Amino acid sequence: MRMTFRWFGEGNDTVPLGYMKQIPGVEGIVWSLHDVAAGEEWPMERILEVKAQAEQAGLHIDVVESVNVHEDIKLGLPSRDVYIDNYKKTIEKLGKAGVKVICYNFMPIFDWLRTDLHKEMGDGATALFYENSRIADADPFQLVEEINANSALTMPGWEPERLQHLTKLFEAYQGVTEDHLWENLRYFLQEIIPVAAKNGIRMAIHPDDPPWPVFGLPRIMTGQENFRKFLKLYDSPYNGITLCSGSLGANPGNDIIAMIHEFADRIPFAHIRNVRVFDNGDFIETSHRTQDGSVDIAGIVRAYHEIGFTGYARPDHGRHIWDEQCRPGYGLYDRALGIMYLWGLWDAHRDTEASRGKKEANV
Ligand code: DNO
Ligand code: MN
Repeated sequence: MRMTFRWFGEGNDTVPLGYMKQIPGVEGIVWSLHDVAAGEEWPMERILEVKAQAEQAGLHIDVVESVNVHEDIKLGLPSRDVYIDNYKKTIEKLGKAGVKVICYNFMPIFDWLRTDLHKEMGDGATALFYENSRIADADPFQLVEEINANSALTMPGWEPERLQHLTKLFEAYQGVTEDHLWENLRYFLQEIIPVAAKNGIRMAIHPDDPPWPVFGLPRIMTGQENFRKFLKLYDSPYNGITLCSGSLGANPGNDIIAMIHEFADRIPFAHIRNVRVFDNGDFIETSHRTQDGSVDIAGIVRAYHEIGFTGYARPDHGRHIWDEQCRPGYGLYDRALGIMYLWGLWDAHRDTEASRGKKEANV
């Protein structure tokens, strides 16, 4: 397991790169060019700039999250070919810069969705929260405004520039079904996976978050069966998954441990975090500790250990604790605690193996 930490870029993150390096075992950043719009080709000098910044702090840039997919690709519009072409050029450039994994998602319009970015947890901490009934009856336009008004920094995929086109986007998705989305995803994979393979980059799709349709928009990356179908759409080690335990864990029907075993060789990137799911379908992002949420983090780390996981991992989101002022979900403290919990679980298995006289796991 190779530990990484998400970085939103110079001036766009409250956590200095040097602090990330001080977290035990963190070897690289997970990064993106957040100001480059989906569909645009990434400029090489900007890629190299991030590489230099990271390397200066002793960190690598092996994992990119995300190169966002233009809506026209998800919609299957004729204009998609231009954007796919740009995507390929970006893959080539990232390959030249030494990138090994690209995370992306295929969610219509929205990226991850929450109704409250600072839900009080009762102990002074706050966390990202999803209130089912508020989404079920919500007017998405009003909700987006409310959520963004309550936050100094917006969630990725929720940038105001992007959301001002919301009406048009909703119109474009009228009549777009899950089948259309599958077909458009297949087309995209057929175009980009050969380019990724040639450049030594493993593509890793992120599950939909939450893993069910929202605002009447279809969502397909939701669980084990669909991931099986996805991996068959293009059967190659370069077509893989970002297995996000928090996103998938919002649906208690998802057996994440079974997915780790079934998809073992197709998981280049793991997001490991916990959520507490309530009976009414609400969920809140908790600490990583198994007992604090509904996701069996200890079992998940054991499963990764059992498959001999050598891919990249990150703690994904964290709570906001110790009065930290940070981007929602992306503070230093709770994510660093999460990492130490993950290492604790991981190393406990290594020690068990060692005491059984087995060879030390390759970490
Ligand atoms: C949620 C997060 C997401 C993720 C993007 C990937 O679990 O990890 O923000 O970064 O959806 O494209
Ligand atoms: Mn995730």
